[in-house]
Amino acid sequence: MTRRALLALSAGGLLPGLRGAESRAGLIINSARPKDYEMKLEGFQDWITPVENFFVRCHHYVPEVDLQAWRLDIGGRVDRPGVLSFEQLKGMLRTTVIGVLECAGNGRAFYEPHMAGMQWRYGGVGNGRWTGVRLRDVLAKTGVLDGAKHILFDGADVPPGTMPDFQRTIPIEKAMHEDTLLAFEMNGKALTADHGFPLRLIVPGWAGDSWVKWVTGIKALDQDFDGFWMKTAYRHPAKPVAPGTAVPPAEMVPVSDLPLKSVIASPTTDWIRPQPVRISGAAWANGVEITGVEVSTDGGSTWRSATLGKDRSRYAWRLWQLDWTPAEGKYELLARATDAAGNRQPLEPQWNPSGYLWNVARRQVVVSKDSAPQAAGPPPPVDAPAGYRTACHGCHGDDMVQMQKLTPSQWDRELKKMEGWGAQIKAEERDTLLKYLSDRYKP
Ligand SMILES: Nc1nc2c(c(=O)[nH]1)N[C@H]1C(S)=C(S)[C@@H](COP(=O)(O)O)O[C@H]1N2
Ligand SMILES: [Mo]
Repeated sequence: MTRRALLALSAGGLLPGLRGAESRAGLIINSARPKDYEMKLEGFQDWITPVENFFVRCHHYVPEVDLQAWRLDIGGRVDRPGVLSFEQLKGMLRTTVIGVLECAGNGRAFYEPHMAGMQWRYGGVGNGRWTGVRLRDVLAKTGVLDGAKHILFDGADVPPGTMPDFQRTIPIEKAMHEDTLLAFEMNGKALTADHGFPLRLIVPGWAGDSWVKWVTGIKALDQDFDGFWMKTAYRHPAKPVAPGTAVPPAEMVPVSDLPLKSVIASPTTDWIRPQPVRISGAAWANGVEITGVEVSTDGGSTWRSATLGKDRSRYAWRLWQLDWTPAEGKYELLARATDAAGNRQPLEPQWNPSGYLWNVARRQVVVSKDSAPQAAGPPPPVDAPAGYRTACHGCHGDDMVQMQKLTPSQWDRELKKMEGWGAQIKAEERDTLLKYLSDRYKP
């Protein structure tokens, strides 16, 4: 396509919109600081997600690790605490696991009522080929004392202010599982800095919050770890709750397994032409084989079976597709996957206070000869009151603020949380700031 034709197309509104964000090598920049990049819907066409399309989720910043100085510290409830060099790790028996890495918050943007946090849509997920050593082989070198219940991981990223360090535990049974790895390679190459160079944890079948990056320390514990990222964050209700319910902490459990899920990735836009189109996507679960994907184009009245892709592996996603020739009109597309354990993907979301583990595949699509109307993005903070910049910019950019859709009381709670983490908000500026945020970035 010529440059002129491209300009004409984009002026006519035919190019898919990017939610106000720029795109970097196949990714949507949800937030530049901290780095949170989302895979585009096109990414679901690849069985193995190339590194340049792989989503990035960082709570703080990306640490630069010097391999010469790097050591893996192993301690706590072990027989022989010690350190391992990168050379020593690379000399051990290697294993490769192909598996889905998905952020627990992927799909959060779709929950109603909305909640604070990174507004992931579809692409907080990728399928990678992870190579490294079994965690249990590493732990065998130091020995683990009887009674050790959890293994704690710490990475080289150190948070700003009084924000809690990203430290996470996994139970000893999962740590000793033969598919749980400490990986140094992704898709056959050394891990990139964004994805945890030089070493990260691979917890196949579990959500991404357990896949600790830039690992420098491992500790065996004989009790639950009470750091913020285990005790408060990454928890969801043990039993289903009604949307909007405030759930007492005692009724919350840690997020672990990924739920059975499929994503409708093609069509990639919600406004398409009346001509043949391939409906396609990917489906995955927590290490159980995907046995089928059914698709409905009429809101669930009738269903057809999609064709599954030939590539498969226990923890990987399975691609699927179905051809469709729509007439002009409005359609509700649905997909539901089934797995070998007899589960079927739900048609309704299970709301939870932090918006984790969204697993519904539902898309509204307009088929029309006319071109799509342009959607307006959230207002930029050009007229922000005094205090906005000092309060918010210490840890994140405007993009992160602009994607929130919160009620005044939810904004108040966010401000309190951020103040607890060291945000500088002057008492006399707080009301103005709260009103400004609530007026602009609301449900
Ligand atoms: N040390 C460290 N590890 C981390 C994180 C982090 O902020 N710091 N983010 C976690 C989260 S929430 C997710 S979803 C995955 C994302 O991995 P990726 O950036 O390689 O896609 O890394 C996890 N590991
Ligand atoms: Mo995540």
